[in-house]
Amino acid sequence: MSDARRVTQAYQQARAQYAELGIDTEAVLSQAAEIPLAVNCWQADDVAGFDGGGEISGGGILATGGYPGRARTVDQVRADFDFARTLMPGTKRFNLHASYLDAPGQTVDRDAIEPRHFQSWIEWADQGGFALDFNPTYFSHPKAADGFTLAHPDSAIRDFWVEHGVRSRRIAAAMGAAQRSASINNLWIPDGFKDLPADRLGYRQRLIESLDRVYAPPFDAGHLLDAVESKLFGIGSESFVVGSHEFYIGYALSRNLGLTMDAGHYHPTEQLADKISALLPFCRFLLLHVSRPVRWDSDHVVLFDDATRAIMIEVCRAQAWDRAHLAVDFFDASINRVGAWVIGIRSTFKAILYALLEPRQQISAAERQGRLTDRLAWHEEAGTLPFGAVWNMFCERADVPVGPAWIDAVTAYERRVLAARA
Ligand code: RNT
Ligand code: ZN
Repeated sequence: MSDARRVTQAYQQARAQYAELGIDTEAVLSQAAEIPLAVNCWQADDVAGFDGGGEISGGGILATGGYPGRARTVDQVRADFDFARTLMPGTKRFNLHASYLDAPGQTVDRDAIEPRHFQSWIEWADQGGFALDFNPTYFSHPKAADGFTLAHPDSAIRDFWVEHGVRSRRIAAAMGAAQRSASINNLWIPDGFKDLPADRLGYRQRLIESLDRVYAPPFDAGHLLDAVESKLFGIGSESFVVGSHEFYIGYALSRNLGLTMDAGHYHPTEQLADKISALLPFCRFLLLHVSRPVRWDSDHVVLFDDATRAIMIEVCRAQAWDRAHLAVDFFDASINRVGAWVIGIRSTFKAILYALLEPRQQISAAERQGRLTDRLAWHEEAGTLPFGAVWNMFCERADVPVGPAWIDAVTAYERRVLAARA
């Protein structure tokens, strides 16, 4: 039997089994194909970017590992993504950082970036038929070397970073204008102390003032959506982070901005999934950074694990696909970086599809009727429904490899392309 026939046959059986539960797999496949996921440019090159020495420095984030073949030019990042996306189903966006500007031969500091430095990205994305999102880059820069940017005690440093923030919004708005959907501009800063601070409030007041200046210029909401991202701690900011979760809840709500929640930015027993329904009713929108925390690291490659499924199930139950935007955020330098992308993106789409296929009616009805044993039983039964057959059909219809067939493709790309990069 051909592979395609096997996929179809298994899918038909799964479709019938889901239909018995009132779940229309055809409708689910169509819906899943429409849900966008922003892919992080920074997995391609260990968050190095193109406006510095080619390494992350400062800012509490760190890519570990020395696997050969990282992208070292704009063209290599694009080539890697153009290849990777032939192996990933679903609607992709591409998430850029300001440090990935395309200005060969020029030195453009962060307070001087303009939309034209991203024009070639806009054209590349247009050709590929996907949209771009954006992030100002508040790390890997001499003016961030002491760990502070927008909350810095020195007003000249703050002014520099405010200018960067405003310019990043202008660039994102230019991207939004050029593409069919608004570009999300997500602001994260590293500001914090390794050890006990004295004046927490002072740092936070300065951050509020700086952010208010960043968000003062108005832009068309059809072109630009602004979001702010909190963190619990970073490397070198273990004791105090100015932009904590509570800080940004207050800031985003009072300024009507989107709130970014990163799955790796909370205490280990906290789950991002738990927070979605608590903040969705109040926030303009949520941006969910899908990531996988492991001990001190917040950015391991995403897997189809309980935490990721729980996030998608919550978004699905809240029917909030249009107000909870999804972006992966991980970077691993210890494995093939293209493979890391494919694993992380496929896993995230798996979790989305899994959530859409949940026997929601049965679970909800059991809860409404107070049959809590049944509710738990349905949660458990959901795990052994023939999800894999529907996932395989999702890949088949997207014309990307079904099952592990993509692994050989990545190995061949490594031999053909990545190996030459040393
Ligand atoms: C850092 C934040 C942020 C970054 C990217 C590179 O802790 O999670 O989202 O990972 O901007
Ligand atoms: Zn993040």
